[in-house]
Amino acid sequence: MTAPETQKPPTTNTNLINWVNEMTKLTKPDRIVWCDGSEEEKVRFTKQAVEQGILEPLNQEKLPGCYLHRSNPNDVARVENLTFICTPTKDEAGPTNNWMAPKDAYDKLAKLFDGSMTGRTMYVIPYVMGPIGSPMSKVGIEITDSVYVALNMRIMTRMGTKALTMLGDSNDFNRGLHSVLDCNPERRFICHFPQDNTIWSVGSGYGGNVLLGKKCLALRIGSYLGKTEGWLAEHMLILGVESPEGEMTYVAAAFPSACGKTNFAMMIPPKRFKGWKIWTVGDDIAWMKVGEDGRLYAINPEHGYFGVAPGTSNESNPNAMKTTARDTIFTNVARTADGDVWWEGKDGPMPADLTDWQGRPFNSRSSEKAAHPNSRFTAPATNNPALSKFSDDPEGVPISAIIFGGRRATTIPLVMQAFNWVHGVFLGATLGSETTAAATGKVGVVRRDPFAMLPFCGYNMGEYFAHWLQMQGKIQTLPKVFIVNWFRKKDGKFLWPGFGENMRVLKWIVDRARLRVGGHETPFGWVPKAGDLDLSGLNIPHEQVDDATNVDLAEWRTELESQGEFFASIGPTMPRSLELQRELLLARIDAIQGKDA
Ligand code: TSX
Ligand code: MN
Repeated sequence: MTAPETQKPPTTNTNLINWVNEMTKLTKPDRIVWCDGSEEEKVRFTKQAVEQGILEPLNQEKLPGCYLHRSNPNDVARVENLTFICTPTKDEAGPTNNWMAPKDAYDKLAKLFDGSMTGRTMYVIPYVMGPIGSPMSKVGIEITDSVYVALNMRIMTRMGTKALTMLGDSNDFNRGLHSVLDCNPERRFICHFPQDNTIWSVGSGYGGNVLLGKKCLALRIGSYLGKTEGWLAEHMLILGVESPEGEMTYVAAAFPSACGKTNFAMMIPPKRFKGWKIWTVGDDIAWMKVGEDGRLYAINPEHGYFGVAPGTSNESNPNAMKTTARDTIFTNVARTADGDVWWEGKDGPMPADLTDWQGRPFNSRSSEKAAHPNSRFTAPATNNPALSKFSDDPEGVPISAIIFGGRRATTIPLVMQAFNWVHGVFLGATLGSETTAAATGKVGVVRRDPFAMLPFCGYNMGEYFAHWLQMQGKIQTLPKVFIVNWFRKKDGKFLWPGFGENMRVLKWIVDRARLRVGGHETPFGWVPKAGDLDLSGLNIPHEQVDDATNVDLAEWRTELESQGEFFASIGPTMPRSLELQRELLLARIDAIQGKDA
């Protein structure tokens, strides 16, 4: 092997240099490029990506700085069956994760990485998850042979020289190694080594599998670090609610996929809420730690949005449309004849002469989609007109309320407040959502997705619940906990208008968190009583809102029994307090029905 063409490492950190040398010996690249995050570098990488056919320029007048990437059609989503938590014992990974022994995983993947970068360029990407200089932030280094990854990491993280400066001579950094290899699903593995703060990802070029700062570091490794260091790494958006008087209240919210989390994070209040403003801190991930004043503080470890394109429009999310109008990488969307982008659910009628996500002329009469249902935008957070001015604050923002949401046609009311912290943790642990995509099996079946973390918890789920319960002992001013459901139906129709009108629910949540609005005690939690929700200027019958907030004992009995099956599946690590919580709620139904003896 001839030595690769390389530059002098822009660091004196011997831990880092030694590791890069080791990975170089393994993957044998032709060239090594250390990323500095500069504008010049972005231009150079983009030019190379265009020359190699990895990126296609879009109409630079309509969409300045925007490019289209088409992935391999076999590589369009995260691969949960190929994602592994590699801990010394299987019990540490728990019943909800795939597990491989660390040595077996390293051996297996080392064979795949051996020479995988020969003929290719190795990019060394230093990045920070979280505001520069924040005690809550973490440094990662991703080694990859994909210029698409380098360009995406530049948008999604604080990337380049500033990360090396923050790292200094420390050995405390996440070691991420990625190679697209031949993009063969037979040779595709996403392996996490929590004890080594290491991630090895091979055989994919798709965002969630290869932008290692996001799901891999910020959630899977992050949740493990949070458990050992006493903080929380969560699949939550963070937003600030500003009242006309300038009062700010921050909430964090977890939703499973297909519930419109990014839309909620960027929501615009309706006309009636003149002077109210929603500020986005983050749309996907929250790292939360107890501050010196005993409150829970959150940062967004990310610096961009990797959002689902289909369904995003000026109707559903005007701020996302503005955010993605420049300097955005689109992946697997359709393209118009004049170099604009298109996807199902974008405003207006479908343009003629579309090129579909696979680069083929689109036949509008076919049953196929023009854009892939999981097509994405990668856009800088700084493009968002509603970006909170505290999104770069090293201290983070104080969280007053935590919201769990799901897509449920029945049972779960529009909004409900937990009685206390343990009950709140119970609401997170039992979170469920109905499936929407036909590809993933039956539509409308409830899937349990505790804390929306099922695919992202880097250790045993029962121990994760226990960690949440333990946090009560650390937080002096506990956030109030809520569940919401924008998707309740009657006679096949949605009961709640959703979108901007969710501001009305959010206002009740803020007022409850600040102990200044009423509520009605049901056996299962507090819901708004008639008059508590501000419905002024909303043109829907009040009975419809009553239906949306109703709790039905028979539905809840079924729900609690289904939750019991899920709890049993967690096994011996399942906390007793959560199972007792469930039994208490069931016993309450019995008591009301005169069967509690
Ligand atoms: O994102 C959504 N949100 C949150 C917005 C802040 N969606 C889209 C989900 C798909 C990802 C919603 N869909 C929401 C919602 O609150 N609610 C619904 C259901 C719904 C859909 C259409 C209507 C109403 C509700 N249309 C009319 O009432 C006219
Ligand atoms: Mn997510």
